[in-house]
Amino acid sequence: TITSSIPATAEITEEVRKSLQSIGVDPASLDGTRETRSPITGEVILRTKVHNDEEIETAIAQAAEAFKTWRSVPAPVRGALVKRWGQLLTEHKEDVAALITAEVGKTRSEALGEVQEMIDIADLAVGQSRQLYGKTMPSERPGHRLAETWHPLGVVGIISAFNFPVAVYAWNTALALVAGDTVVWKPADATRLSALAVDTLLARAVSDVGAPEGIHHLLLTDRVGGQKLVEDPRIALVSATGSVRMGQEIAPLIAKRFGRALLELGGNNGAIVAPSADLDLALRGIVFAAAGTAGQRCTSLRRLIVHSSIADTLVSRIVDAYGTLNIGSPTREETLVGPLINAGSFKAQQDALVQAVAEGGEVVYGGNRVLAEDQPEAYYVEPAVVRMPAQTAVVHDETFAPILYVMTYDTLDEAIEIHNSVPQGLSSAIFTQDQTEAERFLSASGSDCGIANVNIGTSGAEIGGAFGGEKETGGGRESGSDSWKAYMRQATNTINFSGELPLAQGVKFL
Ligand code: UN1
Repeated sequence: TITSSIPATAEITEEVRKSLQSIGVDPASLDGTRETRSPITGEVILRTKVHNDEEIETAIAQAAEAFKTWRSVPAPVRGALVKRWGQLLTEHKEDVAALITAEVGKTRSEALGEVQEMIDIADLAVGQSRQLYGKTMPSERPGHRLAETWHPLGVVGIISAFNFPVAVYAWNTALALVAGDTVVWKPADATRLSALAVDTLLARAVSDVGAPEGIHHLLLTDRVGGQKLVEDPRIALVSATGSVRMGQEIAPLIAKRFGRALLELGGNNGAIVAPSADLDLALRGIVFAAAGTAGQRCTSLRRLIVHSSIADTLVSRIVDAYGTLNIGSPTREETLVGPLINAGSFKAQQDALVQAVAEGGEVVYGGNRVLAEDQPEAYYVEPAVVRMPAQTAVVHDETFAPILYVMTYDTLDEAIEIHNSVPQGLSSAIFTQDQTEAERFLSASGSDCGIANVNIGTSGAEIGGAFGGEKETGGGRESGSDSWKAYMRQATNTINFSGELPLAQGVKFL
């Protein structure tokens, strides 16, 4: 169902201005030349200023200087800053969500969910600030203690993507700040307004708790700023979210200077649907993961590997469900599928569909642009379902748009083989009621992804677990579990209280 009532650009701008003002964003930041467009109409909503090379240099220098103070502030006191930030995000949840909707085109519910993700990671980081545990190991020598200590690492450079413009940044920032690091952030070009908003709230938290001002910096730049973070030896860790191509460009540059890299790159997430699956549940999981956020999550479901005995039934149910999804302005309550971010995404979707058909695929639903007459600058598309004869070349690529490729299998071994034979390894799922199948999927010979789920889709992870993936996804882990260790350095300590000097391994000297 297509909802043609799209707000005028002036209305979107008005709401954005209100949110920015309520958050207290410095109007000087909005006095610039860099355009921000809303994908809702594709038109310019506001302009932001651009930082020049000198300002970028100053930001990095200040972050490096502030680190020298911040690293010695007790971790639970650092936690108090993140706690305050979480409170401010809670107070301004609606404002930040409105900006995400305007800049990314996410539905209000998903935009609110993104802000909730920031609040959740702030909570987790506050708790973590009292749990930066090191182990103690038994020493082989009498009167000796062997232990480890986790210390702050340095300046963390964050490069984030448009699709989760503030949550993924917050996963990094909340943990980095409690770890005693300082941060310099280069947000995606499309999402500078929400970046300004959450950075302004962090500045307020810094001032409320009396933390050093220089511990966080926002770079309103294009590639130059990102490049600087990648190459500058003062940036101890570069945490970057984006395409595989971006990862391939930056990883060697970071490695060359022995910097640390935390990469969250492409996903090409698959789900296996076994004959025993609860199809009502599977259907909801599949449709949210494949069509939700207009297929623009790293975790979006792109490949469905269905047992041949249920494939026709499931595909026809998916097609029926797709037919009920409201496509239109994300500002409207009933909308479930908003616009694509820009013309490039639309072209990528169209090109992939053409290639899929050339490779023997059949588009069984969607793929058409809608609302084009009303909104010539905006790109609303029907999410597509494509039946493929096999996992052909196009299915090996991540296309950042809503296309669900459907393949069939006969044995679980075959399904897992198909599942694992793409170059990416972020998220995965199996729908089954058969425990042995579920356990096999989760085992060492099952899914090769960083995230493997049972009876739930590939997207929409909670922040409590580690988030990230293998192979071309880049190998990094962010968010929960022990991801905090990526933001700290480990020191091993041997303490001798024996009054003698026995050497390890029984070595005799002097
Ligand atoms: C992303 O798309 O980069 O699991 C992050 C999810 C969200 C995070 C996605 N919690 O879908």
